[in-house]
Amino acid sequence: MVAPETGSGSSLYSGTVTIPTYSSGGTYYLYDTTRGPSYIRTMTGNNGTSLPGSYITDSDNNFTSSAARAGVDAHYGQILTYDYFLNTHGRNSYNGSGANMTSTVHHRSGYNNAFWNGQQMVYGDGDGSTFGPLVELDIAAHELTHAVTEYTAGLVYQKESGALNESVSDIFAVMVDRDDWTLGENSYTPGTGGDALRSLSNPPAEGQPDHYDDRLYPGSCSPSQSNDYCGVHTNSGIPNKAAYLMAAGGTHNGVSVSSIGRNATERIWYRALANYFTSSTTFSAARAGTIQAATDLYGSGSSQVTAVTNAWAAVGVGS
Ligand code: ASN
Ligand code: ZN
Ligand code: CA
Ligand code: CA
Repeated sequence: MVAPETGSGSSLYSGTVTIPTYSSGGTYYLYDTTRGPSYIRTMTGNNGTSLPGSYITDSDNNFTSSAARAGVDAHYGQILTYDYFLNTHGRNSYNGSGANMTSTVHHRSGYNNAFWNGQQMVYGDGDGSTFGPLVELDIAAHELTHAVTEYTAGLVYQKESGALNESVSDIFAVMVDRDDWTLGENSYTPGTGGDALRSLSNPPAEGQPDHYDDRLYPGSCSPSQSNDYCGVHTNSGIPNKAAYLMAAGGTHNGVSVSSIGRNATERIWYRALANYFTSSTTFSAARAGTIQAATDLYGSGSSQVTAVTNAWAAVGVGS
């Protein structure tokens, strides 16, 4: 007897959650067959390097074992992110046509990262000091958004297009998570409270610039892994702050931006990503693309177009 089921799990960061599972021969799996893709599954690398690894199983459909818990978060995160892109943007999986999805947790040992490898999402457990397990909802949404970007704009992962790629992942991460403007606040530095991996509302709080004049590598730069491909995880603070100002409003560097809310902001950024950003889009071109998307959605004289324009001005991009 095989069947889709509804299970529960003790996540690390989101409490007890309801998750789609699957049963076969009396064993339950973190495996969803009820959405657009044939499957959305979460597996374990068992602290090794092999991918996708092995299935995470449970005998009573209530995933509470310590080995299963990170998988519960990753499964919940990829399901919520799948549902977000479908329900909010009409996008069926990262490729827009129902691609299957796989996440692997417990990758390596003490590994302080999570990533999209071109085929699947991969999560480390952290070393317990810099990071705990990197499986919280906004990190899952960030990594899966890299896949969406790969299949839409294809922003090249270096210099400004790379920083924009990072920013798009951060923006949709906080839209999926929805409850704050920080990324990784639950898994980053578990021994230190009140910090986060990145902040969209206040990028300098986590070491990022929030104005174009303060960007890293303003001159020529040869991208390499050692300089983070010319600061992609640093300069993302600039478009991140612009997106925050659109959604939440505020005065920054003397420029006032009226809030248009999260709903309008996410629609504008998705439309820009899917229709106007290309592999080589710069911050200046992202400004033009988001203004065009806001114009399409809300009209040329709309408050949304004004907010988008002012938000970019507040971070020093455009006039
Ligand atoms: N966690 C990093 C990121 O998603 C890993 C990477 O792919 N550069 O930005
Ligand atoms: Zn990223
Ligand atoms: Ca967050
Ligand atoms: Ca912390």
